[in-house]
Amino acid sequence: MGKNWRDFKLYAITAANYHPERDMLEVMEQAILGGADIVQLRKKDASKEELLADARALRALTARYGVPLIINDHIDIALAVGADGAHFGQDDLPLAEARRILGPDAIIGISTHSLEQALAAERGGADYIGVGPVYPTGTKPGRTAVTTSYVREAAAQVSIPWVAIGGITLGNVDEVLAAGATRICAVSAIVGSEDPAKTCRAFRVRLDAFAAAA
Ligand code: TZP
Ligand code: MG
Repeated sequence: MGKNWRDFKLYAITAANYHPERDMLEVMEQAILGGADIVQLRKKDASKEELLADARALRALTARYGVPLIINDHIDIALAVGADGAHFGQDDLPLAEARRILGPDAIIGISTHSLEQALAAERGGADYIGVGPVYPTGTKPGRTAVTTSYVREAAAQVSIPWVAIGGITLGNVDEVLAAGATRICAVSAIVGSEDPAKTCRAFRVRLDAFAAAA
């Protein structure tokens, strides 16, 4: 990793279903070139073999750019490829077990959907949390949107790094930033866009504008 990972602003997550014609590595490289400064491999319903191949390839790519690589759910894959960390949902491997397996230096992220969950993750030793889904999203269907009111609560009360996620686009990112987010994660808006590098640059312009005004 290059700079301090905690300084990340724009989190990109894989979702090959949004770019059926394009290669995942190429899309993620474009995202990194546009300013994504942390990357997660997330692939539901994939075989271990497939995950391992993707994780190895993404490890090589992210290492080349000095960008941290986080693996969603699969702690064995994270360990196998030497990822920088892993990300878990509320119903996945408990944080304490993940920490025991991955060790003190791994970056462990937890998805949270309420301030209560955020504070529990913080107490449990999470390195960062996801705050969302802020808006309804097809990437995680069936989960109730937490709205910008949870973003406001996180801004006021969460001390570890936190990232707003879920349904965030260039059309609504200002609202999320105005609610106090300083880090943004977008899946479909980045990897499903015509030009992921351009989209990431546009997100960074908005992030920088709000940071400058703060
Ligand atoms: N966790 C909370 S919302 C979400 C995840 C993985 C999906 C975000 O995807 P999108 O396409 O940016 O709404
Ligand atoms: Mg999960």
